[in-house]
Amino acid sequence: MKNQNLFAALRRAFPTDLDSVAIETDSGLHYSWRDLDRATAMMANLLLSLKLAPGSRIAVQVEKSVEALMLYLATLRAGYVFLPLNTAYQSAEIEYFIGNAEPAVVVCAPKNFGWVSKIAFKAGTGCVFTLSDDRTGSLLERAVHCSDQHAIATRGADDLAAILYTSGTTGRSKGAMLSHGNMLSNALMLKDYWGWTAGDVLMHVLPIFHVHGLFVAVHGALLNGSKMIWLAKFDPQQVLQKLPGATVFMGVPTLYVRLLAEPGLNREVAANMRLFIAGSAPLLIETFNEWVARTGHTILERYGMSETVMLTSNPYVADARYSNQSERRGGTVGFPLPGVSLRVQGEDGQTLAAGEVGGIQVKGPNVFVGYWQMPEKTREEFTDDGYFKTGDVGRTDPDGYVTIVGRSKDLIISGGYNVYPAEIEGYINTLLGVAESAVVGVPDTDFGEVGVALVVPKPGASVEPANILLKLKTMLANFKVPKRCFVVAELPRNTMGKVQKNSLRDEYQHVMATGVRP
Ligand code: MLC
Ligand code: AMP
Repeated sequence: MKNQNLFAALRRAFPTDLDSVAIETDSGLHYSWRDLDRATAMMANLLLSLKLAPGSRIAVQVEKSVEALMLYLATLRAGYVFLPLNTAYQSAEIEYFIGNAEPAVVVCAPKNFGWVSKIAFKAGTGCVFTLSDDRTGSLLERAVHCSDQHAIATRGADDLAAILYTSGTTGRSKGAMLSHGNMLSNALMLKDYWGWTAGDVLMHVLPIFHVHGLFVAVHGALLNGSKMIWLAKFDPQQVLQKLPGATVFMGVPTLYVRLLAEPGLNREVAANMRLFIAGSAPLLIETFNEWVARTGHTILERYGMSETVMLTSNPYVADARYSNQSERRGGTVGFPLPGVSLRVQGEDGQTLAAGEVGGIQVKGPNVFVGYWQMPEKTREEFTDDGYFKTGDVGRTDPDGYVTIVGRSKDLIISGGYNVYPAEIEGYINTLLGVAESAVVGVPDTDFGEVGVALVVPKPGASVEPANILLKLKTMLANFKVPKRCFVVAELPRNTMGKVQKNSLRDEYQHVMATGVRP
């Protein structure tokens, strides 16, 4: 049987001319396809030399770099399981992930080696390497002594390729297990659906520790043998400067909002572009319309999740196999992708008709294997007939377009990052003088949505909002820290005693917009 290792498929798509440029970085470096092949072979051989058990996790928290991308590819190549971690995570968060996933290898930034290695060795990790974004670190020092010849490990479609941690509405984060088959089937289908073509060049600006930047963008380019223009960090002016050399761009809505704020964004600068893709958070219709007016391009919005990779997409062109519609409709996330079965369910478990709003459920070869060591949680999130409950609320219109109207999960999506209020409230409630708290999301022009914390002090205690935020900054990834904090006498509750978050959201949306508290 053919090797189902995702890397094998990516490697087969490398162009014949291995000396042509695969990646061009913002610091002026050029990596050829041969460089990618040799370096991933050397890193894979380094991992093999460690004699890790099959299925070992390789946990990685490093700044974005081409070498970090190579480490991901090398992990696939050697047949181990990649576990990327957001660079913003602090020690308590890292301690949880490492304790839960029990990685055999941890790779961290040199500046974090002290505290990360302490956590890792305590959790039983055998080996901690460092990798910096300037091509230094013990990982590369060791890999350079390894052979650049490596036979790609044989893996089946169901074998694990990656674990992505996604926070839970209650309790701790869950590791979504994705198989080689989940990712390869999605990537192959998107290559066709989004019309990847010879000569495409991807502008890569997203972080490489989430589905969007690591899987959708990277797999898309590599599977097409396409060059990437690689920015270490999103910088709107740099994007505009390099846009004439690119044909495909992928971003979360905040990136489009920030690009629209640049006077230099116009039709000329975008003239070479074939496709702008947005996702990970709702794209406002104003952004969608303004983008058409300024660039002449219609953004293609799609919808996905860590647990499922890509689920729906607006059309690239009309395809009669799925729909005759070629229009990209703002405010919608398009059609279920080929192979994805999507339905909208009502509260009583019945499938709803077009136009009716309910819970979005999905099934397909892209849907994950389950949550790492959480069989109970996995069971809870699937229906008896095998559909995954996304936690998103939406509807399908008579033409088949899917619109997301809300979420049943208590989740804030800020600049494309997920923030779970329950997690933040848990931290706030441990602070001195705090009786209880609620965190809600309110609209924000830049990040789409941001968190606001409402804190009830214990009787007689005095609590300073600024101190709460400062304390949170020392405990949590910075993007999770609410942008504002208010001290309140009590939280509104319904007759069941449940905090009424909708009313808090309405109230503090108004407060944030006007600065006036009722
Ligand atoms: C940064 N900050 C954020 C934030 N990013 N706050 C809330 N939400 C965010 N997303 C904080 C910083 O910590 C800092 O706080 C302050 O805001 C200003 O930072 P900045 O310099 O403006 O931030 P920047 O570094 O420019 O980052 C913004 C960003 C980044 C939009 C470029 O957030 C980003 O890359 N987002 C993309 C996330 C992503 O890839 N999502 C895909 C998930 S996959 P302070 O107080 O420290 O100064 C997925 C599935 C799917 O969802 O469908 O794709
Ligand atoms: P994550 O767990 O980080 O993968 O985030 C997945 C969630 O992001 C989904 O469940 C949706 O709530 C949200 N999401 C992704 N794409 C879109 C989109 N185009 N519009 C609205 N929400 C989106």
